[in-house]
Amino acid sequence: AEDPIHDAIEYRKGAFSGIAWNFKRMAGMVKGEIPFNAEEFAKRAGYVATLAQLPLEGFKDLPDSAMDKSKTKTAAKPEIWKDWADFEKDMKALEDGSAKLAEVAKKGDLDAIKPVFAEVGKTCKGCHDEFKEKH
Ligand code: ASC
Repeated sequence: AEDPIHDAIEYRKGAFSGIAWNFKRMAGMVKGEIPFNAEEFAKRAGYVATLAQLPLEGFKDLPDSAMDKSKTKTAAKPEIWKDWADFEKDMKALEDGSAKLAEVAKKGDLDAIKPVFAEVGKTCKGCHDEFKEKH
């Protein structure tokens, strides 16, 4: 049966999973755990910049998809909808930051990539600290 809340949760989680998959592999290169491959890095940064535009739609106007109301597994705190403007600003920061990362990644210079990558990582963490339940 159709369940708009379940579908929205799956949609935003799918987008975040795609972001995490690529972000982790970029992080490995930034940390030197994986050899830096400029072409691969730029490809992944582009994926993240695209995927970062998706999740907000899966939250919008769906306060019942918070973890305490939803039947589907989600880590989304009710604060998202209480502080919607803040959450929207955080998601916009992810969009803008990952767009900037995709741009700098095209140059293939790891030293130029590093500070921009760190900035995006901080954006991930900042939003999680405020709006994502820890398991
Ligand atoms: C990841 C991941 C996150 C972010 C965050 C960055 O690889 O899954 O949620 O990086 O830890 O601070």
